[in-house]
Amino acid sequence: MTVTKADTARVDSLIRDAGRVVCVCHRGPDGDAVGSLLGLGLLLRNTFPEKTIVLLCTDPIPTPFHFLPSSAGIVEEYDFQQGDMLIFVDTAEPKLTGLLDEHPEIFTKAFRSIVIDHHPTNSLYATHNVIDSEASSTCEIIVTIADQLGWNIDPDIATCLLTGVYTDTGGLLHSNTSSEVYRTVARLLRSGARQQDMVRAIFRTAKLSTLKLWGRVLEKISVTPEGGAVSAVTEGDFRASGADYTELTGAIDYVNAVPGMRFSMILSERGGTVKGSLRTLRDDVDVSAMAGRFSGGGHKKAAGFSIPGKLQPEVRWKVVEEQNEELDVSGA
Ligand SMILES: [Mn+2]
Repeated sequence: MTVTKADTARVDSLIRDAGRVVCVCHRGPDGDAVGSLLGLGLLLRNTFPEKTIVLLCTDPIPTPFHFLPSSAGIVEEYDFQQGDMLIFVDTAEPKLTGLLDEHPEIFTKAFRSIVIDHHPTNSLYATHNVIDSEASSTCEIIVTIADQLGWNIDPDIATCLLTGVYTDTGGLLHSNTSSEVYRTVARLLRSGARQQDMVRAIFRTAKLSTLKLWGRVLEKISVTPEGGAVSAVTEGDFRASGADYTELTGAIDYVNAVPGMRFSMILSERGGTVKGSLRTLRDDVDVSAMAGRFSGGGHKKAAGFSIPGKLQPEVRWKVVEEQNEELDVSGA
């Protein structure tokens, strides 16, 4: 699926017809979620100055993204009213917004809505769904939409959108870094994206608590008989390192660096649930299918799941005979 001119024309007309526009990203927001929420929000505020544009995320924005323009203006709660139009970004299904329980009506036909997303598992829950599973990131799709509709990408907007492209490609290192990604990066740099500010804030800054948490992750890597590099962090690890859950982001790339593995996984305890993050470097392994067995999903090479429960360590010991060693009793 790609983004057609008809898709973007429909996006334009839905926005024009709307009273207020409420842009929403998924909870536990990553760089693409925050970048696409802010990038789209600022594009709409500039292009439709007469409209009220609300930016909503039910979880706090992680500190590394606070450098992004207008990040402080994202609200965690909102009173939906008839006539509001919703735009969901980077969000594969309604429950990931954190709004489904309290506001199920916004996912019905009673509200007009648009989904802009690149997850192939997207459940197409909006009245108009713009999905491009070939795109590296939702931010990349938003650049396409903006350019097709002639919306002006200023340096602030470019910085937000560049952040999503960089974070969802692991700093232009993941296999989803297509030629289109480089084209998008070039386009955003030409528009004044502050790439070095973004690199410093996101890729070159790590809190002491983050490094301590990652130390625990790395120390506990084990290799399974199925060819997985697996690590786990408990609530105790989070407490001892002083890190919050969001600080685990990025650690999986180091676990995934163990050579010869079929996949890698980090299990993490969060309240009453265990979250699993899965990665693979191989073309013949589909980690989204693995995550699917635990009601999760994602992409072929990066996926995750979340199930109720807690972690229990399992230690295996085996006795090996010492070979060809004589017992030395001389004391020398
Ligand atoms: Mn994304």
